[in-house]
Amino acid sequence: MLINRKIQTLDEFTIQQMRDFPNATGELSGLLRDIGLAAKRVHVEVNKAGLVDILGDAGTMNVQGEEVKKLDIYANNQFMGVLRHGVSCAGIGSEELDDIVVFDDEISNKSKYVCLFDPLDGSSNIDVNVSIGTIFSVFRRVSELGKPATKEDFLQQGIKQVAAGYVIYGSSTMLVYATRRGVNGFTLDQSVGEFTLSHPDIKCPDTGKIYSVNHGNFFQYNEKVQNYIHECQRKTKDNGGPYTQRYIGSMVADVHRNLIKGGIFMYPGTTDKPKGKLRLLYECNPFAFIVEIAGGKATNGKERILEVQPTEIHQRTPFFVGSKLMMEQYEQTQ
Ligand code: AHM
Repeated sequence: MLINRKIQTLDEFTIQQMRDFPNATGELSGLLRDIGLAAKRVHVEVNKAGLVDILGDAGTMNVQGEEVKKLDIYANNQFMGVLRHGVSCAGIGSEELDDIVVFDDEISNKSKYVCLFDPLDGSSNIDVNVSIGTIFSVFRRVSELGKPATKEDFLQQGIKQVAAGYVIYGSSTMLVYATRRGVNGFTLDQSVGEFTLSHPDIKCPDTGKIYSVNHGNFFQYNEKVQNYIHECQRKTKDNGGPYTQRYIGSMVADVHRNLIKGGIFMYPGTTDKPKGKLRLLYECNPFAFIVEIAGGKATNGKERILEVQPTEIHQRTPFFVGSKLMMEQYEQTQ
């Protein structure tokens, strides 16, 4: 069969985008290529997770007191490794590490960017064969080039992100990333080991039929959130309801689905955990950036996520993200 379509790889795409900026140094394309490489390595391990002794708990807790799975450690090391050995990244922050890691060497100190990531989000789903993902966020340094990166480089408002993205290890493996120019998705073609452009210029539908929330926590949510959830379950003449409830428990998969189909994802604060569970820097900022660039909205229930000034790298926040009109409907009930 003749396939009359130009296939564009992730590398070709980022290089082509760079050509539109005469002063571009290629560092961001290099960084995205490094992330793509680590993602492919993680993809391979995720896919053979049932066959090798890489599943199961590593027997340690991460800095937030959560159980660390072996694949978390593997993924963390892959992303940290490629970024350390690349030429575009001056340091990283990872959900799995206590503190930022500054790559204090001659090449890295000249690099423009720092990167924050959650190497394997939804890790409690690994050993039950459910989609998991990697989330990343890229900032231009505010510290002096030529010197080691500093904590201030990482504690920037989400609005300053230069790029953000995620990799979903699902029925296929996809890398989706956003810059101010748009959101594009690349599916891993396993036959050649390349991410190829499959979802150009992703736009989040203005509205949808899906709401995603952990219903088990319902009685721990405040009354306003409970009321909104009831709204989602009602059919009125203008709300398009009742909505369908979909909750995988892997944020990458939940938000990816809602981004493509339209919907709202919520992880509110609870009475036990008023700030919720999700991390501002590793999970919420990148998704807020991606969804906003795609036309949607993201808040912490009170203010726009991208305007929150972080004070510490592991801070948590309530999170509401999704289709523009559904988010506005949510805001009206608050
Ligand atoms: P993790 O860091 O242990 O992987 O947890 C993050 C995940 C998110 O992907 C998901 O949205 C959330 O935890 C689900 O939490 P819960 O099971 O409390 O609903």
